[in-house]
Amino acid sequence: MGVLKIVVTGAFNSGKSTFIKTLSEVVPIETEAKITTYGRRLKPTTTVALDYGRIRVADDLVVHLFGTPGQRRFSFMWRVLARGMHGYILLVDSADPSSVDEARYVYAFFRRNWNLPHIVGANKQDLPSALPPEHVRALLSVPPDTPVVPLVATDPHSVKSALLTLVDHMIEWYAKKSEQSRHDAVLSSQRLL
Ligand SMILES: Nc1nc2c(ncn2[C@@H]2O[C@H](COP(=O)(O)OP(=O)(O)O)[C@@H](O)[C@H]2O)c(=O)[nH]1
Ligand SMILES: [Mg+2]
Repeated sequence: MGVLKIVVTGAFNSGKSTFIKTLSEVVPIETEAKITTYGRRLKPTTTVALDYGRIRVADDLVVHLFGTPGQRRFSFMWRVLARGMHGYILLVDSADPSSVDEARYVYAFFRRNWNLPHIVGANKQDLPSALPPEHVRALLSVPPDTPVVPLVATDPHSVKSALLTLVDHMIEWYAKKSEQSRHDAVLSSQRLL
């Protein structure tokens, strides 16, 4: 039985808790608290520690999902949740250009700390003002080999398809990596001869 740990990250209000709630086959664990500060006008509560959900994506593969709190003052939790992760998805609120700076900050933090396979979810594509995924890619300077997928976190088909894209991307990434380390091992043994 394979087990993957995937972290769902992104700015405040990008849809992380919704994504996990829509995907999870078990009752998701949420740690919502009432917002008393500036974000109050966007939504009444925010995730303070984590969201947790679980889904079986194949007979022999279970995915554990951990959602991060979006606000920077809880960012000490990002490292805690990221420990041992195999990959992550960064969610972006495509309909809120004012959240792009914060999304960039979170993305830079993750890329600086972990060289791991990931995808970007251009969320809230059901809203008329949503920027298309390729626009989100450009705004966040996402590398060409990293998928940016259109996403509606409230739609079970959409979240499942995003998760499968991430899992496929991870499998390919790890296969390439082990190929590379085999290659490096051969090179260094030749150097020893
Ligand atoms: N229209 C629309 N609203 C969404 C979507 N995903 C999340 N939301 C809403 O956006 C708000 C923030 O979502 P939430 O999951 O709490 O964001 P988080 O702060 O990243 O955990 C909530 O009101 C959600 O109902 C989506 O795909 N489309
Ligand atoms: Mg949340």
